[in-house]
Amino acid sequence: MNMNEWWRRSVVYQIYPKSFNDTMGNGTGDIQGIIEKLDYLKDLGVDVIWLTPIYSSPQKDNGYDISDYYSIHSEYGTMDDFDKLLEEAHKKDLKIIMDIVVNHTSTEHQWFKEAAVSKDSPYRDYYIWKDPVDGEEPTNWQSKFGGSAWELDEKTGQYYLHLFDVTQADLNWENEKVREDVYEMMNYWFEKGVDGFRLDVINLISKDQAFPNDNGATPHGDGRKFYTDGPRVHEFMKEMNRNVFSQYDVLTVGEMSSTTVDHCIKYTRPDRNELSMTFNFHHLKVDYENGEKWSKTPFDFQALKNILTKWQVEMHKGGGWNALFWCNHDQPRVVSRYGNDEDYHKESAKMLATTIHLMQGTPYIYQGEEFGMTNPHFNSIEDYRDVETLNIFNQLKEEGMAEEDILQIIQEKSRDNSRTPVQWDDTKNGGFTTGTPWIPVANNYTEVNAKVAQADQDSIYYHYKKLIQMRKELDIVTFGNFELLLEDDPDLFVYVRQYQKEKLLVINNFYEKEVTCSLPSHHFEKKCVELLLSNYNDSPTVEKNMTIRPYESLVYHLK
Ligand code: TEU
Repeated sequence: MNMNEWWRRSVVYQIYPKSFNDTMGNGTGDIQGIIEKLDYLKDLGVDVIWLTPIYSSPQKDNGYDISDYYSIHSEYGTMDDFDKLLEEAHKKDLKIIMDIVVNHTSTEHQWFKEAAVSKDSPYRDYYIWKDPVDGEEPTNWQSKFGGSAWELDEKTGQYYLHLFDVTQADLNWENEKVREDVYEMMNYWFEKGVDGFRLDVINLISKDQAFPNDNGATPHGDGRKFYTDGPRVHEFMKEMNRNVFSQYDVLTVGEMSSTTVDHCIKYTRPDRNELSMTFNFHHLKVDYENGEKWSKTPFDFQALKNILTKWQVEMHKGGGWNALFWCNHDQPRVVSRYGNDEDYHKESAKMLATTIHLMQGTPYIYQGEEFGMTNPHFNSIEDYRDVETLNIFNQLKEEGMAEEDILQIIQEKSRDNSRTPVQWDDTKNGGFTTGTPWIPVANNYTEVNAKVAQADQDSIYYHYKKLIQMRKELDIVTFGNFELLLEDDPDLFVYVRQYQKEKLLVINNFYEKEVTCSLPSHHFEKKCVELLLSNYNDSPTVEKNMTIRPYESLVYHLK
């Protein structure tokens, strides 16, 4: 098996352009703003930049509702700006990957507009249309943003499927013409010179053609099982690979909703020719109560360890490859979620970074994570913008929940937690814009910002830099296998990576209390033991019984 592809050693930085850096003063980030920060990213040491969608879009879902795959959303700039970005990035040896959304398009896309004209439009079959059943929706499937996944088109009397917002109509992948058009579009971007794709909800593209009702209990009575990792999905991925990816040397990462390890091994095992790697979200559902995202409950640490371990061990064994991450534009900030964004802001942010970066896979850093951006803790619904958040607010209100209670849940779970503007410095709006930002800036920007972090050698930013550097210097970080130690310890996440004759011992305390770490002696009796990284200034040497301080994180290299 070829383990030398460049993307196995890379670190990816995710940019959400809308909130990254505004150079036009209209309150929305733009492509010029990204160009302006390329040196910052180069200095951090990342290799690849992932841009969330920048194509023309009505922005109902911040660009995941694309109306034209071949043009740039005007608030972000022009195609010339994009070409310039690509050129400047490449000059600095930074790669760019695009976010490709092909499970659905905006209902403003030309294909949908034509499809909606009449039942015999040549584009009708680009989408999924069904007749009503007993005057109602064709199935009981639920949209991921709330309500039915079917919308009635009054004019033609049929429903179309939308797994997300009502303006995001699902494409019909059974239609060969759809697939051909999609591959052509993908090739257009690769011909331009982009270095890879992040493929949005790509494991949802193949639907069970019987379109059955889902009679399972909630939250599984929502139809998911009839389109998640669906019947023809691997066939489609192979076809996509043959027609597109195989022609270039690129990184492809699939965003996999509610998937399984077995499927992810299939998507990413090199000899199957599908994708380079996959994102899965199981480790980010350990703070859901009974599977319900919109709940407020402490995270289940034991489940977190078990899930991450399972994915480490089984993907390694099966020859698959993980994308590693805590944060993205759909998730709350990890330091506010699994860390402590008050008294142990620095310590816990560094500890979390170490935990995920030293696993096997390709790590992703989400803008602002590298200097510890937190949830904004907004206290009014007026401050939120996200379609999913606003839908759930209305839904829970209708169900009778008090507004303060809903707000408390939203403060922890809303996707807007990660979408507030990047805090560059302590000037107005955190240096993000001279205008009015499209969403408020978190009010801790005077203390938590990139400039302060870069001026402090002990900051979270320099910790990320060291982690990125370690991956470049030590093969074991890329290739080593993974073993969990102290499995049942209620506070510590301890693991060992092993490669040839070397070991990395990684000890992390996920809580605010001091605890004892008792390790079996063969894990530290080595000729050479070096402390590679820690988050306290006076770290101890490794020994059988160690006292681990609040949120302490220690990495030892044993040779
Ligand atoms: O997200 C897919 C997805 O299912 C989730 O992460 C979703 O946002 C979450 O479960 C809601 O609770 C992708 C994009 O990352 C997201 O921003 C888009 O809204 C979505 O697809 C539709 O394109």
